Amino acid sequence: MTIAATECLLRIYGEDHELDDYQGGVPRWCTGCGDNAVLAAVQRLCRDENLRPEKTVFVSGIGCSSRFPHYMKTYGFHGIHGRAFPIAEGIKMARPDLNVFVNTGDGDCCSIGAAHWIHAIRYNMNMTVMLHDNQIYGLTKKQVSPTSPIGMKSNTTPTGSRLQGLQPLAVTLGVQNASFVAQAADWIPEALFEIISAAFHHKGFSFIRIVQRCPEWLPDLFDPWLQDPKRILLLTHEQGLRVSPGLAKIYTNQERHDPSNLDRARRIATISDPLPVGILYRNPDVPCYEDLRHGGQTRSAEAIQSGLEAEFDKFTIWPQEAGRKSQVEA
Ligand SMILES: Cc1ncc(C[n+]2csc(CCOP(=O)(O)OP(=O)(O)O)c2C)c(N)n1
Ligand code: SF4
Ligand SMILES: [Mg+2]
Repeated sequence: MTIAATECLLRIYGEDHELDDYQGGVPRWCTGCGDNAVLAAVQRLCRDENLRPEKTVFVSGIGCSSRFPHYMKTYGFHGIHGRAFPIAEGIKMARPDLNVFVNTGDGDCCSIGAAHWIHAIRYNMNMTVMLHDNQIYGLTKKQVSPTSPIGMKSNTTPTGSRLQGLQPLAVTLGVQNASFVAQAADWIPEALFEIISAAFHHKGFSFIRIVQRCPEWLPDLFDPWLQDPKRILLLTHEQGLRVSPGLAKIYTNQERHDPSNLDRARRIATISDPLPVGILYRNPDVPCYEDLRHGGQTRSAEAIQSGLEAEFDKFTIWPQEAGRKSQVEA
């Protein structure tokens, strides 16, 4: 029995997806790398939200963490170093109907990509951004990054870095139009998942700094926070992170923080010990640039096709023109 193409498509759209519908290539990250935990949380989110893979795109720059799109069975764009944001913005601008995710490292986002990061916050386009912050350049084998703590020894700072680490949350909250800012840690999977889920549901530029372990180059860096749950400050609120009784029992150091309180969010953003985990700031009223530009309307398939054809036509040499050209040349 043959099935009409439209019926076939309708079946795909109506389908319930399983976890393996989102599992792409086998991750090449090191054993114990925190990026694996982020991938697991994101694949679970896609499954729970039943995101259509053909309507979902992961964009990254360059780095270990930026290999993320290869491991998702969705659309993906493994971009160029520091340029994940403009690529994602272009995609969102042309196709506001797509679910857009960005995975970027601390070098990718806060060093070479810093200018794009600042403007992406200001544009507040609807996308979910995960900053995998392992405080080191992992892929290129242990160079100091902007978020490395002072005194950290690396291949480019053999006697220890001389500068205080940049605070990605404080920077983001300092930019006009910041609309969602959160912090997670790769070793607290429940909070990681809840925070990514809240970010996904926020309409706007949702920025999550994920404190991420790099056991290859900095095996002990986060041990004090891993080994003592009191060094985690869980931010709780009805409008913020939903905390299960099990999680609350382990992480008893808690602060009730209203994510609409920008002043307090900015103060929390500068705290590194205890490490705050939760939603620092959320403002659903900041407009998204794509809505300001074209009212959130998706261009129709016909409009896209005729635009492409007009563009191709500019470079087309029609047979009669080619004939005329060769006559002139002769
Ligand atoms: C223009 C350019 N400059 C430098 C590099 C080399 N490079 C590749 S990845 C990287 C740093 C990656 O660090 P990070 O973003 O923290 O990612 P991680 O590997 O730690 O996940 C650098 C400097 C490059 N690929 N392109
Ligand atoms: S080098 Fe570090 S960041 Fe890169 S895959 Fe290995 S553990 Fe992860
Ligand atoms: Mg890094």
